[in-house]
Amino acid sequence: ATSCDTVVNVIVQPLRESLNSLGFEVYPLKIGWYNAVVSQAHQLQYSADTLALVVLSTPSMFEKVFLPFLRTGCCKGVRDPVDQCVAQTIKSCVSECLPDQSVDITFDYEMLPNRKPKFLAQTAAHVAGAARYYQPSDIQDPPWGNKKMFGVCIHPRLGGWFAIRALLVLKSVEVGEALQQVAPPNCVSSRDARIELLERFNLCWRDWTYRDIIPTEERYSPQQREYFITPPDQRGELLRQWG
Ligand code: GSH
Repeated sequence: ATSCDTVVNVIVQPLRESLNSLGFEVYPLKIGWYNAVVSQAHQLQYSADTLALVVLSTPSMFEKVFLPFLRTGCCKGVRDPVDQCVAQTIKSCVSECLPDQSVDITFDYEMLPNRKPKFLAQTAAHVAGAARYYQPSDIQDPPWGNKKMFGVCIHPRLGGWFAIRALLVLKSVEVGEALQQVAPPNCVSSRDARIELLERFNLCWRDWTYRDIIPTEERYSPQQREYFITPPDQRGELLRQWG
């Protein structure tokens, strides 16, 4: 196993280092792990052994990359500054660190013509071992009965203070048996805590307390909270206030 782990690390390490320094995290997975758990409609059209990477933003991305991006002023009149900034950053790291690879990059906000997301970000993070996806179906006899509840990913060190940003597929890299799947840490383990998590996420999403369901190493700064809590169409005004 180690020889191919090494191959993965050799390929991935430069990209990981450069994205880590900008407040992102990178986790490898095989396409087969993802396809094994999603429906027919969400299958990704690559062979099962194809190497993919899921990219998360951590709290420091905001200060390290997004505020400097705003200061360049090139986001004036841009509709989606966060998405643009993240996309630009990831693309430039990929072309710098994987210059000889053919990489398909899909961002979390990209939709198919039928308006379904191009990939299920929480599932990708889960199968990569990055953050555990807690779903209502994990809970027996839930107190909310048949009410539709959404699942949410919790990261072992960041709780809910992160966002899944992209899936990178290294089209010509097949990793076979050697990349071993690791389960995401089960950091919200009791039935009661899982119920609490899903209730916070679904019923009082806007207070963000679900993000603190476990103690975390980092969380969003007051400025970052203010930015993300402001509806996107009012952020322009906020930026003018910030000067
Ligand atoms: N599309 C807008 C933009 O690009 O500026 C809005 C982007 C946005 O606010 N995205 C949210 C986000 O990044 C949803 S993923 N939130 C951080 C978080 O929820 O942790």
